[in-house]
Amino acid sequence: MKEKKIKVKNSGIVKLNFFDDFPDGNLVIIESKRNIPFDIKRVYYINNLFNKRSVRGKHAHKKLEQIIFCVNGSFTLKLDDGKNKQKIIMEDPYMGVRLGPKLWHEMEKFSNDCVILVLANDYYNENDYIRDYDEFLKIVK
Ligand code: T46
Repeated sequence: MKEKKIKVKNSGIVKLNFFDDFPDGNLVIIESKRNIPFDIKRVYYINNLFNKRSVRGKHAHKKLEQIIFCVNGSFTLKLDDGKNKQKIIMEDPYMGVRLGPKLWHEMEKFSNDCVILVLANDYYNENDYIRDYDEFLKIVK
């Protein structure tokens, strides 16, 4: 991740503690309320991202708090708070990005070996999604 600062609202960078000096591999640590600013209620991961044209996300959440990581490979994360937009290349397993409420996000340009990991502060609830971009703009303005 080359970006040092996140310019959009309701986001930010979360850096995990890691040990990358082992000859037998690296170790990255995730701890609720320590390096993750909430109690983790749900974890999901996305793999098999072989379709070069696939775009995931394309929604915002009303209340949900999430941190997104690329634990292997790379992808592009597009963020949009209704005013400011930012593209982030996700490629470091220990660097996460906060997906706070009312933040439109899209994921694309996945490497074949890409694995996305997401930590969430609540269970899945379809009613929390804003899947229509015009509705999103109305809500944030
Ligand atoms: C998000 C981004 C980063 C469930 O039943 N339970 C779950 O916990 C999740 C995450 C999804 N689903 C169902 C809902 C859909 O029928 O799985 C299907 C695919 O979900 P969706 O199209 O929302 O997947 P993405 O990759 O576009 O978005 C996901 C999360 O849903 C979303 O909260 O912020 O990753």
